[in-house]
Amino acid sequence: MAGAFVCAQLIQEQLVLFSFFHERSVVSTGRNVVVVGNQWGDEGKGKVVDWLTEQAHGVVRFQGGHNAGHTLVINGHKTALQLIPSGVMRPEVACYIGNGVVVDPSHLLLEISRLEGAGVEVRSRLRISESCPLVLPSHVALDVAREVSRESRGIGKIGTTGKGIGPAYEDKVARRAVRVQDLKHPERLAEKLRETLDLHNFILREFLHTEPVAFQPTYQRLLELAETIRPLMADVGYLIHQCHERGDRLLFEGAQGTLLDIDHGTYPFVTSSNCVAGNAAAGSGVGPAYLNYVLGITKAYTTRVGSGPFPTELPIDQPGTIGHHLHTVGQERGTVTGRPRRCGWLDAAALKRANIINSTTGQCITKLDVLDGLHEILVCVGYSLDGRDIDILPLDADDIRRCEPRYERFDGWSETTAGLTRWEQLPRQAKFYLERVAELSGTPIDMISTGPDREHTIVLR
Ligand code: 2SA
Ligand code: MG
Repeated sequence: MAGAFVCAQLIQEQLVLFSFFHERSVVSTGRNVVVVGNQWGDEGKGKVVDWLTEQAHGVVRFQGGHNAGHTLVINGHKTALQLIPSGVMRPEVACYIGNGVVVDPSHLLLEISRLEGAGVEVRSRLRISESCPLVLPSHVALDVAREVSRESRGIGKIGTTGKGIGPAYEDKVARRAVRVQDLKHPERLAEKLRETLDLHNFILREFLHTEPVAFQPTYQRLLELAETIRPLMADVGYLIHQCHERGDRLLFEGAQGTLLDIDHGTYPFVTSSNCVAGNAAAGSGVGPAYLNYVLGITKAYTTRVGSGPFPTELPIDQPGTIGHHLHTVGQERGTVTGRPRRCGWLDAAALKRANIINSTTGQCITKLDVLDGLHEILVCVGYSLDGRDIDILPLDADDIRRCEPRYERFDGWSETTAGLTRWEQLPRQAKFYLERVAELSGTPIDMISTGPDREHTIVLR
């Protein structure tokens, strides 16, 4: 009897697995999925996370802050999510902000109010790690003033989003951050805030020649914000562990992209957090064994906002050029800042680096339709650096600047790929292009996103 029961259960499990395999293979391959950007951000992670969340119980942010920007549509209205995980769009999904995220409490409240104004219930489903460092108004002042100072000293801006992200991470590493948990203790908060502001104001006045940030209004505002944030505070790592024990599926939502990673990106033209898949564990408070599948989001061409080397960059201003085509057809503008994004051909040698660092299980190619109608498509397969051929993006930003890309040429296609849902529907040239990209970048393609809608998706494995 017992044997028959086990056998029936096995068959049933296999059937469940089989149906997942066909519907959502990416999630079935591993229970917990990490979604990371494989380039310089803006690869289209938001849509993919939203699509995958249909199969998940919770979505976890593990790094960055409100410098991220994911545009989603709620009840016909466009909403830009910056800090709150993209899972918030599905009412049954829990949302976690892990310890690796820096939290601007004013912005958090704004984002919650905006969502609630659009009829999305947030507070009952959102939990924020007590250990998150706060982004303070003085961090924003430092971020903005430093950019001005860099420019005036002729060393050029980093091109930050001006949200205070870098200075907030500096304080975290220097062990003086005011953290979410300090909002529970008004006296401790006052003490830490005063110490931090003293330092920030010294730098603002003496080195950056700009206005200091006053203690009293900042403290008062934090006390007000504490009322909203206190009920949301949690031991997020432990909650995630409990989800895992229950058998829940979790999605770890990366922000920015691998080439903006503080350690592995084009330093110093990077953001101040680890954007790579490995940080999904450290930035949320669980171990790496919880991460079963890494989906690397790869845009079919390359974009970058902010400064820094970009070997395959093309000029975007001239109508009739490829750069202009990618910029306009791809609608390449920053979600948070509205800045025009720089554009260029796909760089498989940079992708190779990203796929190695992330141990990417499979890639999702996005915005393939932006290449529709191009006569010829180029992919960078390596570079010439000081007379030597190399096949992977170098680590030193100065070396990257001297890299001359070596390209492989592909025939374009005249058909539209927008909205396609099956591999067989793709033009022959598009299939060839994708197969070669997988080969050159060293990682299979498991998904293709052919448009912003949830249905505009091709699943391959
Ligand atoms: P920061 O503000 O200190 O993180 O900036 C440092 C670098 O990191 C880049 N960065 C980004 N790149 C792409 N997308 C990001 N998010 C927004 C978006 C950006 C926007 O999704 O569109 O709206 O402009 C993002 N956040 C940071 C930044 O450009 C610097 O190069
Ligand atoms: Mg973005």
